[in-house]
Amino acid sequence: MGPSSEDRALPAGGAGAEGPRASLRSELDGRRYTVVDEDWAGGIPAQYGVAPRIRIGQTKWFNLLWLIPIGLLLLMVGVAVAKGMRGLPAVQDFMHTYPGVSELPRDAPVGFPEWLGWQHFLNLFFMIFVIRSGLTILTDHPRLYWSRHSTPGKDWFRIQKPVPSDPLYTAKEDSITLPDGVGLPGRRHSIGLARWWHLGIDTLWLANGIVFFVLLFTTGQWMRLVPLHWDVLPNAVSVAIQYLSLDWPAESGWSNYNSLQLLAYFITVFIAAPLALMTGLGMSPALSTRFRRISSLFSIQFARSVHFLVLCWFVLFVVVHVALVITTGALRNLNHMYAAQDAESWTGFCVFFASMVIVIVAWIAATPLTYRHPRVVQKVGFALVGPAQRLFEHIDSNPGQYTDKDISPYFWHNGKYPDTAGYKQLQAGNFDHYKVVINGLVENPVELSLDQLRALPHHEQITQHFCIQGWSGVAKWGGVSMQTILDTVRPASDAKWVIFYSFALGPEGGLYYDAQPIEQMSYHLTMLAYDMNDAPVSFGHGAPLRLRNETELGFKMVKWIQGIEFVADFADVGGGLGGYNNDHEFFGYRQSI
Ligand SMILES: Nc1nc2c(c(=O)[nH]1)N[C@H]1C(S)=C(S)[C@@H](COP(=O)(O)O)O[C@H]1N2
Ligand SMILES: [Mo]
Repeated sequence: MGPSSEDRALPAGGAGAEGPRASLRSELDGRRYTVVDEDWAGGIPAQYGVAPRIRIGQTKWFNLLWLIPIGLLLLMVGVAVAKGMRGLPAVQDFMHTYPGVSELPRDAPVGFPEWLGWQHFLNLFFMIFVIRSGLTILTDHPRLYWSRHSTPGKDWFRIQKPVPSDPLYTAKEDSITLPDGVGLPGRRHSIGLARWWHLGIDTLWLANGIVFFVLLFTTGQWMRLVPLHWDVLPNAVSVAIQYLSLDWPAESGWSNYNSLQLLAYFITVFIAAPLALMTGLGMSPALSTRFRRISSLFSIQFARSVHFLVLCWFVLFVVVHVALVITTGALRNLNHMYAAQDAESWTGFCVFFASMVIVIVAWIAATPLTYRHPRVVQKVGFALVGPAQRLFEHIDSNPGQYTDKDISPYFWHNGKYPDTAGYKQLQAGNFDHYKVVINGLVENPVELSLDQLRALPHHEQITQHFCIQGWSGVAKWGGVSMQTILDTVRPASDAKWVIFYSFALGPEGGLYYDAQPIEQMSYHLTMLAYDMNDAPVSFGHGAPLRLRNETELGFKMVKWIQGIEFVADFADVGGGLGGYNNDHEFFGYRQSI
C-alpha cells in the first residue's frame, strides 16, 4: 500500500454555496506516499506512444524508423564511393598530404594518465542515469517545439499521436510510459522522481566534469583533445575516407588521436557537454523569466529541443565510440583507458569487465529501487540540487518581458478538473456566491467575493507558464497582485508559508493544495488571476481564481482557488511536504528549475 499513515475518510470536498468554510485543512489528504505501487498517482494506466516522428512541412510526418534502412543504404553507397575514390590519383595525393593525424605540440603528454580512467568511468556511470531519467522527462510531454507556444500540430518531433480535438485534453493525459529498464523510472508521469535522478546526478556529472577540465588543463592533456591546427579538417576527411573504404587508419590513440576522433571528442567535451548544461538551465522558469533577452531568442522550447539534440549526439557518439573501441584493437584500447598502459594484456579488459558489472547491476536496480524507496531518491536528489533551486528562487523578475503579440494561440490544460457538488453549484451561479477565504497567521482575515477582488487595484502581466512536464505558453493574466492581498490581510511576522487550497481534488482524493514561500508573495509577478487574455479565467484554466508565481513551475500555480492560509510551516498541512504533488508524487516544493 502506498500511504504510510492510515487511510482517512475522504471529505466530500469543496465549499457549499453558502461560502467557503473557515478551515480547509481537514479536507486535505493527510497521507504521505512512500512507495510507487499499482495505485500510485490515481492508478494512471500505462499508455505507449508511437515511433518517433519528425514533421516535414505543415502536416506531413516522417517516421524516424525509416532512418535505419536509409542509413544502411547510405552506408553501402558511401563505402562504394569511398572505395572508388581511393583509386583516383588526386585522392591518393590528398591522402598522402593528409594521412589523418594532426601533429601535436612537442610538449604534449604521451599516454593516458590514471585519473583519466576514473574520470571516464564516473562520466559513463553518471551519464547512464542522466540519459535514462532524461528520457522519462521527455516522455512526460512527448513532443518538441521550436517556439514557446507549444501549439499542437506545430511540434517538430513527437513520440505520441496528434493532439486530440477535445479542448479540455490535458498534458497529463498526453504523457506516455517507457519500459522500466529504459526510463528511470519508466512509469507514466513519474517525472517527479525522474527529475530527482536527472538533476541530482547532473550535479555529480558536472562536478566530475569540472574536475576533468581542471586536470585536463593542468596536465597538458587538453592538447590531445583540442584541434590546434586547421589541417585537422582535411585530415578528418581523409580518416572518413579510410573508414568508409574499409581500409582503416593505423591506430595511434595512445599518443595522438586521428583527426576525426579528435573532432568527435572535442565536440563532445567542449561543445555538447556545456550545451547540455546551458540548455538545461534555459528550461528553468526562474532563469528564463529573468534573462529575457536570451530567452526571447532561445525560448524554453528551443532549449528543450536543443537539449534533446545534444542527447542524440551523445547517444550517437556512444554507439560509434564503443563500436570503434571494440573493432580497433579492443584489448589495447581497454588497457589505455582502464589500466593506463599501452599493452596487449588482459589487464584493462579485467578492470573494464568489473566496472561493467557495477554498471549493469546499477542499471537493473535503479528503477525497482526508485519504486520501493522514492522518498530516498527525493531526499538525495534534493540534497544535491536543492541549493541551486533555492538560489534561483530569489529571482524576482520585473514585468514587461512579453507583449500582447507574444500571447500563445493555444495554452495547454493540465491537472484534475473540479467536480465537487460545491464547485458545480458556484459555477452554475456564475460564481456570484464565490468567496475566497484568506486567513491563518494574519491580522485581518478576509473573505472576498469576485466583485470585491475586482474592486482592488488591478494588476496585469503577460508571462510565460512552464509546466514541469515540459510545455510552455504565454498568456495575459489580470487580477490582483499578491502584494495587494498582503497589504490587506497583513501577515504576522511568523507567517512563513502561504497555502493555496483548490476546489478540485487531486487524483487520489483530498483537495489539491500548494505551499509557497512568503517572500515570493511580494514578487512583481505573483498574483491572483481572475482574467486570462482579457476574459474571465475559463473553467479549464482555473475559474474563478488561480495563482500565478512566475518563479516556479506550473504545478505550484493552484487553479480553482477557494482558500488561502498563512502558516508558520507546512509540516501539518496535508501530507506535510508542501503540496499535493509533493505528498503524492514526490515532487519538490522549490521548483525554480
Ligand atoms: N487545483 C489544481 N491546480 C492545478 C493543477 C491541478 O491538478 N489541480 N495542475 C497544475 C499544473 S501541473 C499546471 S501545469 C497548471 C496548468 O494550468 P493550465 O491548465 O491553466 O494550463 O495548473 C496547476 N494547477
Ligand atoms: Mo504542470
